[in-house]
Amino acid sequence: MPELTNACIGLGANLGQPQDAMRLAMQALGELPGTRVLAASRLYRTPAWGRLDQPDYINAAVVLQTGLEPQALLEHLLAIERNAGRKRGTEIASMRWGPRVLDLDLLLYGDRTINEVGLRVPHPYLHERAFALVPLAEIAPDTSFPGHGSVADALRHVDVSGVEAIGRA
Ligand code: A4P
Ligand code: MG
Repeated sequence: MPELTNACIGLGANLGQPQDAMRLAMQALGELPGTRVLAASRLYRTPAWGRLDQPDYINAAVVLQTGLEPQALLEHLLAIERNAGRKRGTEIASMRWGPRVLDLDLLLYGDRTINEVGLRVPHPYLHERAFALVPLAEIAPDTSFPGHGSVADALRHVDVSGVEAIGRA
């Protein structure tokens, strides 16, 4: 049996049908090999971060218990994004911090720090992002956030204005 780790995933969408995308993504995460969903946050409406000229986002977080290694888990996240119709490289949605039908970020993987090409954990912007920290703190406030204490500690340092719970997926 592989060792099981708790992994925190951030979900975001602001094009198409964001609430449907969130629901389908949560379901797909629970169906990954050797993986189950331990907790899922409510959905939040959040102001766009990074690029302001785009619609509000819907964001959420889930905690998975998984036997997948981080790189394998990331590959699955990218495959779920592709299945949701996310396209890179052609359109406005390929811009950094641009709009998207589904974005899945590996926020935390146990208490590991990973700095590889194509995979950085904790997610490099997590500590700056109320749209990721608020949903995550709802379900995993005491989780270790390497370099920042806990998730709840990090949340105390961000501006949460405009982040509003809108219900369940
Ligand atoms: N990658 C490296 N580390 C990770 C990780 N921990 N999790 C690589 C996920 N991916 C990771 O991803 C580009 C590549 O990052 C992936 O192929 C993977 O190999 P991307 O999602 O296309 O990212 P990007 O758009 O190029 O830039 P960035 O900074 O990763 O975008 P984000 O972080 O995904 O941000 N505002 C609100 N309110 N809510 C949002 O959800 N999201 C974004 C996009 C901008 N503004 C937002 C939101
Ligand atoms: Mg991403």
